[in-house]
This record gives sequence, C-alpha cells and structure tokens, in this order.
Amino acid sequence: APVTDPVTPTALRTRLAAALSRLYGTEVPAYTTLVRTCEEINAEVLERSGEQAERLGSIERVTAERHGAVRVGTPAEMGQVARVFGACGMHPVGFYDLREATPAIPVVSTAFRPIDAAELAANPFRVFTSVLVVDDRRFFDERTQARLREFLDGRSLFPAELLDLADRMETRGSLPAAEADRFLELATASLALSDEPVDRQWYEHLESISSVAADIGGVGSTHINHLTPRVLDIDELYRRMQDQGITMIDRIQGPPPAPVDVLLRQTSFRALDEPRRFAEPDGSVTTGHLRVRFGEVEARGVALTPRGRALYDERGVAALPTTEAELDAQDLAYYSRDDDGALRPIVYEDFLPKSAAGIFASNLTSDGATDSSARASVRDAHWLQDALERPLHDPYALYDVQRSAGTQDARP
Ligand code: OOG
Ligand code: NI
Repeated sequence: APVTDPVTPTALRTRLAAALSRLYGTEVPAYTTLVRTCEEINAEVLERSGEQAERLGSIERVTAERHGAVRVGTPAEMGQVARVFGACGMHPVGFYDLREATPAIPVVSTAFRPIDAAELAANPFRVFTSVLVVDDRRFFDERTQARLREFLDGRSLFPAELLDLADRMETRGSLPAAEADRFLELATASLALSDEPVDRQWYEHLESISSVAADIGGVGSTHINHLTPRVLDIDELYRRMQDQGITMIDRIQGPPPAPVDVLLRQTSFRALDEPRRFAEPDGSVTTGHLRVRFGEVEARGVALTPRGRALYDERGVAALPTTEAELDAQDLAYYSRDDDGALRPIVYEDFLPKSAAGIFASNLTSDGATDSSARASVRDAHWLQDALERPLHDPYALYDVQRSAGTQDARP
C-alpha cells in the first residue's frame, strides 16, 4: 500500500470547507459569482492597503474562509453534528436563542469552530448550527409536536460509518488517508440537498407555522443552508454584485462603516427557487420549487469585550471610540500586543443574533403563526451542552485566552 501521512483534524477541516464550497457551487450557481467577486475585491484591497489588509488575518486565511449553516431537529441529531465537526477540530461556541428574535424562529443555535489562534489562522471554518425547539407550545400544537417527533425520530441524518470515523479521529488525533477520504465523502453527501420527494401536505402544514420548521422537519435529511465567503470591502462587494444583476437584500446587516471595523457585517442575495420533487396526497410525484437556500457574504472586524459589546448593543457603533488605541485603553475591544508594542486586533470569530435573525428572515416565505399566550419551553446553554455531550465554550473566555497568550502564534 502507498505510504501516506495520516490526516490531522486541521487538514480534515480545510478539506471539508473546500469540498462543501465545490458542492455549493454546483448547487447554487450565483455562489460561484459571489466567490469570484470576493477574490477580486480582496486582491484589490491587498494591492491598495498592503500589510494593513492582513491585520485581521492573512490573505490565505481570508481567501479560504467560509462559514456554513446547518439546521437539525433533535438533541440527538445535534450530538451527532458535534461528533462530525469535532473530528475537524471544530468545537461548539456560544448559545443563541432565535426564539427571541422578530419574527421569532423556533430554534436555538451554536457555532462549531476552531478555538485557538493557530487553528483559526490555519483555517477558521465555522458552521452556525440550529436545533428545532419541538416542544415549544407557542409554535407547535400537541398534534404537530407528536407528528414532528415521530418524523424526526424515524430519520437518520448521518450514516453510522461516518460517525465511527469521526469518533476514531477524535480519540486518535489523526486518520489514515483512505479513512479521511471516506469521511469527507460521507460528510459532504450528508450535507448535500437531497432529491428525495418532499411530502407536500406535511411540508405545507409546517410552513404555515414556520418556514424554518418546514426546512428542518419537513424533509428527511439536512443540508448546508448557505456557505459564506469573507470579503475585505463589503460595501464594494454589495455594489459589484448588483452591477452583475444579482439582487441583494436591501441592506448590509451589523454595524455601519466605522473608523475601526468591529464585529461582523453581513449581506446576502435572496433565496433562489430550487427544483424539488413532491409526494402528493394522491400518491403521485410532481416537480415543484422550494426556496430554502441563498448566498451570503461577510466582513469581520475586531472582537468587542463584554463592555464594548454592551455599549454597541445599547448605543450603536457611533458610541465607540474611533481609534484602536482608545478601544484598547478603555477595554472595549480585544487586542494583543507585539514585542515592539504594536497592537494586533483579535478577529471576531462568532455571530450576531440580530443579523442571524435577519438572515433567517430574508429566507422566510411567511412570517408563520405563533400563539404568544402559550409558555415557552426552557432552552439554555446548559440544555444545549447536555445535547452536545461536550463543553459549550463561552466566546469571551476564548478571546481572553487569545489576548493573554499574546501574538506569538497569531499568524501561521
Ligand atoms: C443560520 C442563520 C445565521 C449568520 O450568518 O448569521 C447565520 C441559518 O440560516 O440556518 O448563518
Ligand atoms: Ni450565515
């Protein structure tokens, strides 16, 4: 047998991000235009600003950088996702309750991502992952809950072979090349859009409550809902996509342009009609369309401390000081210090609940119907950690570690 090096979680993550990017390009053609336009703009910014352009990550990191979104139905499915991403060195970070958004979305979420500086620099691939809150009476009546439970318990999103390979990677720290290839093949296939017919009546029933619920509980598999590249000038990107005839949502979400880029700015183009097969009540199979996926792009800035974030949430980006030195001096943003005393920004690696809600909403075919008199079911970080069967990391604790570790490993 040929001698090949064992594959590390870092390499597996890099390859998974690349494989999903190829897949998404075949599934959503405008994504290819988006990625090409990002690369063009990033090259221009690098040319124009030199070293300054790489202060928030090397051009290699930024070029390969993607985030994805995945939605699942049960805590058991969430636990399985955690194993698959765990094999790729991606750990759950943060707790987001999208039921608190307007319009309310019946999910709670976390993001799987690398957590230390060297891993982030090598490839920061992250996946925003949401789980349906089936027992929330504000959304689902008892009969719908029972049907949802039966449907979700009866499906399997990931083959046992994939989960075995994932566990092997997590216990051993590497996989033989052939097993890594197999892992990637199975993982990518599990996240591709399935062509299994969708039960029309069931899907439409869920859609009348929440399109996100239909996307999760109305089909027998999950899929990458979007895959987002990173761009260094998102205002320019927005203009250039429209110039190419692609209709963007009406704004860029997150902080408006500011003297210092903070947190995360995102925008997207509308969900596209995708051909899907439907199983009709009379037993026939027809062809129709569903709009479940879209294109999103993002620009990242420096991470804010809890103080900085509170100020931003209360009073907006204009309330923040306009220089990095002041942001650092007032402990409002995370910087590490070089040997020669220069400040280096620590990139914001997470998501913003308000923007996430906007992203979900831009994708909705209806606002759905909720019963606001019913009691919410309790979902919190502890609940999520139990489902994940592994530690759920606090983003601020991770930024603190990066800040005190200094800059020695901040670049590849
Ligand atoms: C996730 C939406 C959140 C973002 O970039 O804020 C997200 C979803 O649509 O499943 O991806
Ligand atoms: Ni996104």
